[in-house]
Amino acid sequence: MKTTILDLPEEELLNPGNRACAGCALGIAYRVGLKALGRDTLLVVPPSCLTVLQGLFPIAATKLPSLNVTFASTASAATGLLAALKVTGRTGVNVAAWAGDGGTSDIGLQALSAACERGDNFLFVCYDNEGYMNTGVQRSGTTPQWAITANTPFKGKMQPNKDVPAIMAAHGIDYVAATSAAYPLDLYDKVKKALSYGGVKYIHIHTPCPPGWGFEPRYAVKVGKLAVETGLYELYEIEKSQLRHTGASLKLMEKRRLLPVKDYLRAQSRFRTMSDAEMEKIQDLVTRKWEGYFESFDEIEGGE
Ligand SMILES: Cc1ncc(C[n+]2csc(CCOP(=O)(O)OP(=O)(O)O)c2C)c(N)n1
Ligand code: SF4
Repeated sequence: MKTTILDLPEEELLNPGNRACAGCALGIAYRVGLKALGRDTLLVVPPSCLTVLQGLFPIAATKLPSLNVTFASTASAATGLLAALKVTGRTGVNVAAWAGDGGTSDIGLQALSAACERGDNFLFVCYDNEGYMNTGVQRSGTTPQWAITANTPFKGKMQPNKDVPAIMAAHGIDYVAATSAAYPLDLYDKVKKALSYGGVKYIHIHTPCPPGWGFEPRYAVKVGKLAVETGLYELYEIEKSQLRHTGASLKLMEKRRLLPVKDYLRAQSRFRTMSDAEMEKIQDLVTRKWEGYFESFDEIEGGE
């Protein structure tokens, strides 16, 4: 049975009030993600908006112990914590690294890849606000094509974004998932499921950022939902190599209806230089991809 909002643990591991910007979707993702992880968790966090959101001991926003580490060493620090738990004989403690997309897709990728290959037992979460936001909105490996950032100021980024969950799945790890801060129950269920597996588990969280993407703080959830309902961002999990869409993305298969990608792109000023024709090109790519999904979905449904 799916988790409902009433099933979520009441205990808050993220204190109310923190230093993130108004409307930051990371606050939602972190609050719900920590509920799924539970009290017996050690966190590892590289430099990012999350270090700002958390603040510093003794006035940190989280109630869990959190190790602030250098960018490149996030996954290695998680491995080190596992070793420390082992030598001190402690069991039943989750180790969870939470990094931004810069700290995951670019700077932290090498250590993360090595930990996957070794089979170290921790959860790695990438909250993807699609840029180096903490330092003033620079492009990262996951910034989408056309997005205006501080270092792609004219026509936006020229390259498409890296598909980090696919890179992680290529390591053959047991659990990879893509979720969104706009769908907290989908996120909660995926963190819970990830914890049932050994080795590195990877969860990618689409995390709308009002100042970085250019929309009003009150629209963070709306923008996150538009990304999914237009088919641009997908909710899915790859469990022991089996890919399965979940939640709102699965519903799109059933309804066979996507919202126009323009609804998402025009809601954010970072795409302000895109012409209608450029948006149409994106629309064609998304439509073609989803037609393929609809066909396979029909085959599976028809075959059952
Ligand atoms: C080695 C190193 N280079 C650069 C920085 C400066 N820095 C701090 S936070 C940050 C941005 C991180 O971006 P991301 O990982 O995407 O997380 P976000 O800020 O978007 O939450 C940068 C570049 C640093 N702390 N260490
Ligand atoms: S810059 Fe974006 S991700 Fe960072 S705290 Fe502000 S809203 Fe959140």
